[in-house]
Amino acid sequence: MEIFSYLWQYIVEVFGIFIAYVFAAIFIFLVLRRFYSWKISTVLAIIFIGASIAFYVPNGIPKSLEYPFRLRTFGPSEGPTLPFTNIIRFIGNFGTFERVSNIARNPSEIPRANPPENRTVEINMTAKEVVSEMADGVAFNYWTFDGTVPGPFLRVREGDTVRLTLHNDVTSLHHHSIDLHAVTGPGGGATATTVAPGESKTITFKAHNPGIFVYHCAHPNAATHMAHGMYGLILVEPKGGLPLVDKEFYVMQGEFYSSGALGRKGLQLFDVQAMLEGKPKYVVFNGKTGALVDNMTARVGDTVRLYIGNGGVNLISSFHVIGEIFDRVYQEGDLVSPPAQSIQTTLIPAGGATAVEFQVDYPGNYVLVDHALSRLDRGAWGILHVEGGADPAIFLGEIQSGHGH
Ligand SMILES: [Cu+2]
Repeated sequence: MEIFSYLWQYIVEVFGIFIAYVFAAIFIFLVLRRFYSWKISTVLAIIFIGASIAFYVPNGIPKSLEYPFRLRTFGPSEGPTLPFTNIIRFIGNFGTFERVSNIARNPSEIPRANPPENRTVEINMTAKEVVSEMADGVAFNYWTFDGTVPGPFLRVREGDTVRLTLHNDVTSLHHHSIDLHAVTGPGGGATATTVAPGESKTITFKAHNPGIFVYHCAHPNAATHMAHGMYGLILVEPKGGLPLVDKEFYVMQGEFYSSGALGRKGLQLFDVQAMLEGKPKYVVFNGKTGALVDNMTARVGDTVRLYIGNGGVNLISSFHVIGEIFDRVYQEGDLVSPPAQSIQTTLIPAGGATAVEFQVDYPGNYVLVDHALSRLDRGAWGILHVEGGADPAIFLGEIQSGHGH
């Protein structure tokens, strides 16, 4: 069965240790009984069971079965463990999740600017849990806004009133919510948008502050929801607007924590421990490896603006474009101060965003990276293709194709 082979790793990882432990105990018991006596074997079995209990006692006996076992955390709300009931519900509902062929948000999907009229803007979003591929054959259970990672690029104008409705798809297993960093108000909207599967809620907020802001799901455990892909950007354009550019792209970095090794195929189980330690298996732009390989192009002479967000949930991005210098950087998404100029690498904090602008002067491939370069091998790169005439006064050299060493 296809579903079974897909879920095999999941089942083995969750229940495997339990099963192995129990069967090893039975096996040892049978061997002892065969070679010694009933009496000795029974006494040893009781000691074994007693020791097993003693092993759990210092941490308290778990009140509900959870994975990983015995994890104690100290957040303000629900910890990141997966109750077994959720895992069983997940396996039982596996057929109802939508299979998304490409989880990546198209980087060109950016709405046009609103006129500065203090309008009321209606936004509708749907929280949806889907299954899609991180890499060839490597499947993840993504939790999303509108079925992609990142969620839609929201664009409003300073002074606008925003009426945002969050719907939670009926196939979801979890509650979700939205915290927009552009909101002034409790939880950034999260406390008023917590929606059960099938439910909808609406908030209204005034876009007071211009800037580039992250939005994300904040339902407990918030880090877990973000590490499944629930984030995006909302641009609040200043009243006077942003300078016109030729190309705009929407890129968001994020981390994914699988218990399977990097590249391990099959459906990946979420690794809570790795998330707590901040050691992701995948660090990617727009939700998956290779999401930005063939969908960003510009022509020589164009001014390009990248809106870059960092969904985290742990890492800081050292954002750089190989072979370019940022003419302007709106550091930390600040659209009020004059932008910084002539910058090589800019920091994007977890839960932060920035915009960079540069004119492309020479044709070729320009690679977007997190300059913590080992993350390239975890997927954190994309390509801006620049077409047009080559001016030898700007650059001269023989360009080798392919990935030479
Ligand atoms: Cu959520």
